[in-house]
Amino acid sequence: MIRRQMLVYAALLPTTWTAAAVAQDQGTSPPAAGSATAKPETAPNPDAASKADAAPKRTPAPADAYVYIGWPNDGEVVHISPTSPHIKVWFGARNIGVAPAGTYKPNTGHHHLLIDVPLPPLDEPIPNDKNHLHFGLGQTETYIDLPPGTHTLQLLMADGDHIPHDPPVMSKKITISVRGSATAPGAAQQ
Ligand SMILES: [Cu+2]
Repeated sequence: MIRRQMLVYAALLPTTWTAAAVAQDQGTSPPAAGSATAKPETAPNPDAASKADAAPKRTPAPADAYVYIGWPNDGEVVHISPTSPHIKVWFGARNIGVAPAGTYKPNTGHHHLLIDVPLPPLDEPIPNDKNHLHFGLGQTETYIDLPPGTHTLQLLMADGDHIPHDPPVMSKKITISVRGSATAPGAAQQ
């Protein structure tokens, strides 16, 4: 209850406010039973900062945050052709904001699309390669190219440093079937 109010409060702060300070304040708040010291206006103190440094760096996520792949659907048969070789994928997020990489505002993150891979380690930055696509500008849709066959897609959100939240905010892993060909039979040039 208190935490939720503080998250809302933090979300209303100007972006020039250091989100890290807010997070540290939350992370080190004692489970104060009616404590008179739990004042929202309290400035971060050096003791709190040093304790936070020693703690894991995972950014907290609200328990009701989730992401989902809006398209394609799980089990979808997706057709590609020389005139339509790309596969559109769009991402949905609820109860968590989408913000560019490098943003440290509480309750935000950016999308990552995992293609044909299991979840990466959740306590370090998500790899950046053709199987782990980062949408660090805050994009919520993309077009991907996949060869014909069966493929899996999964969304995983991460914080400003590309590290998944705690608990991780991720979609169900879906399976799609790509059919057709992006290149015309016998196409020699262009
Ligand atoms: Cu990223």
